[in-house]
Amino acid sequence: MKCKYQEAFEQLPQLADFKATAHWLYFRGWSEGSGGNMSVRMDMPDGLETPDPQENWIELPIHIPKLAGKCLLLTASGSRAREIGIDPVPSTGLFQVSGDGKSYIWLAGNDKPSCELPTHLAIHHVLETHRPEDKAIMHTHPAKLIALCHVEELANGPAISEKILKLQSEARLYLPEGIGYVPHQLPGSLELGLASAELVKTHHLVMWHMHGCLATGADLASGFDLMEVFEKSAGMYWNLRAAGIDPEGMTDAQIKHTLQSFGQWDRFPKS
Ligand code: 2HA
Ligand code: ZN
Repeated sequence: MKCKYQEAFEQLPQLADFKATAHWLYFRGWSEGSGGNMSVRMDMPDGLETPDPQENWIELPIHIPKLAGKCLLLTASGSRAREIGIDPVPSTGLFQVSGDGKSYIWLAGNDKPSCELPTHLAIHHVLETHRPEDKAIMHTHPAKLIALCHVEELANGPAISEKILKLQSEARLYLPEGIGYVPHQLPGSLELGLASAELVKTHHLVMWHMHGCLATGADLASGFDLMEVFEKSAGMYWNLRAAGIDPEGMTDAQIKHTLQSFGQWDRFPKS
């Protein structure tokens, strides 16, 4: 749908981040069909205005007062990474949260948001408080990560973090807190959103059981970096398993030495 703000919308600098990240999501094979979604939180862009109260505000299933008046640039329902990577304009939309944090409204671009809109908003609400520098969320379906969910003993946060992040000496440096893990929830459900939001308080990366992975970052490219680090170690895990090796990885002492040397030890969870 075209709107009076279309020209200003097409100038949003954040669209370049959507384009580049979607391009690589597709070429990595992490986003099949319309799988995955991305969003970036921002203030109201220049040239746009908050719609009147009698306009088409849509009630939210959650209360997100910390996001009052904020805008969200979000991929559209059914949008494909392989198309966003060529032109993000038709496949992204801009939405604003109301002043009381109880509803949202479409402002510009595509008016049909991803089914994960409640998840993205729940997580942005947590980020605004706990990690305000993280403005971006990306969710996608990397096969080597989803395959880890099929190993019963790895299907939880502490176990998957311990096993996979020991396989390469910088992996734990990028992800000192480890990986969060949400057990089975329906795609697009509020339960998935709320469980993810809780884990995002202390994790930059969250696995969704048998579904995919979610990353936060200052921008989409930074979230992508973290997922790439995790996926690389997961790839090594599968290569070693295929060679008949169940890898031990680095020792606890080596992990501690590495994190301490780079000033990251305080981020490592101590049980
Ligand atoms: O199809 O990935 O989780 C989009 C999704 C929903
Ligand atoms: Zn998904």
